[in-house]
Amino acid sequence: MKTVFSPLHALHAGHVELGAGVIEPGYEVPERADIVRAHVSAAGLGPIVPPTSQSLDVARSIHASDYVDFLADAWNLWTTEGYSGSALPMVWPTRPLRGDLRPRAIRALLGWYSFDGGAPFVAGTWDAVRASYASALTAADIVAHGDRAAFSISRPPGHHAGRRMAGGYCYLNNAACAAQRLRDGGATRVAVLDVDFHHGNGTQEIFWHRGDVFVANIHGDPASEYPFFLGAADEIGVGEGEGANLNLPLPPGTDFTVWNAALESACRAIEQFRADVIVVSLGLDTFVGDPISHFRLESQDYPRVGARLAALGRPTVFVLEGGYAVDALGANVVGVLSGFLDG
Ligand code: Q9C
Ligand code: ZN
Repeated sequence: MKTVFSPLHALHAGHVELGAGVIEPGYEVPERADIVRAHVSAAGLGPIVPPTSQSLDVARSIHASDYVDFLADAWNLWTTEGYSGSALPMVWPTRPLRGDLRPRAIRALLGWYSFDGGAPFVAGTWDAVRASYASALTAADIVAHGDRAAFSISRPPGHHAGRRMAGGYCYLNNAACAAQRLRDGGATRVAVLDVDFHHGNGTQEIFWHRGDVFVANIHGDPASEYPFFLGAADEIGVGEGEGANLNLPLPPGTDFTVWNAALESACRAIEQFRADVIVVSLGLDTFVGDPISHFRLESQDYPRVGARLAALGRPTVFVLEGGYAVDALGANVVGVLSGFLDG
């Protein structure tokens, strides 16, 4: 299996985020991608290749074009207005404030284009975001050209990014863009399976009205877990998309036995959908040692996850999402991928 990696991810570094009662160093650190790369290399899973050059066309079809422009300009606007540090929003146009009053000030634009304080900008953020996106599209292209699977070490992650909002460490929705790329390349039906601890609210929003992309999520119950305001079991899609969204929320403390039963349900739904190709939003923050998440999967469980995905018998694009127990992240990713290759 080829792995796509760009060193440009490291330009997104040194940011802070809003925690509970504190502003703290970001959990989404460059060491994450580096340790994943090192473990993929040491495990000999296959060649590690750079992303190919990718235009923003797919990003502009998945996201609002003005949002993509904003991501590209945000740091420049922030410094032009005289600010430094991490560019973070401080006001959001939530109900009952006006949602039609697009501001000019960068402090307010950051809120216009986000849903939380979890997607800060520093000088290198946009370059890293572009590389993360290009890596996901490259992995999709590798699979479209006939490989059984490919893995994108996308950093920053993407699944919380909606059509016109950043949040939860995410800017461009890499997995959604990969799914769109596969559709554009001739796949009729694509399934996105999101196994990150957190509900992939952005991916759900993006494909909510579409019947050609099935989205399945296994995640912490939004009653108590981030992103709180999406991810309930009654969200099934609308219009053409009705029935093409599956949410499997699970309580904090869930272990592999229960989680694996949800994976089985998601896989059966994907089989029924008859997807031509699968995109896995591969978050490893289901791990028991994750510092911000509350499931109890162990390292030995991840190869079984990979083997079940292999049993779907479809070409598969793996896109890295979350996972913040940095020391264990590389081994856990390799666990999934080697389980897939052996499966
Ligand atoms: N300050 C992904 O896993 N809440 N995003 C963090 C600590 C945001 C997770 C709270 C979690 C976002 C891709
Ligand atoms: Zn997550």
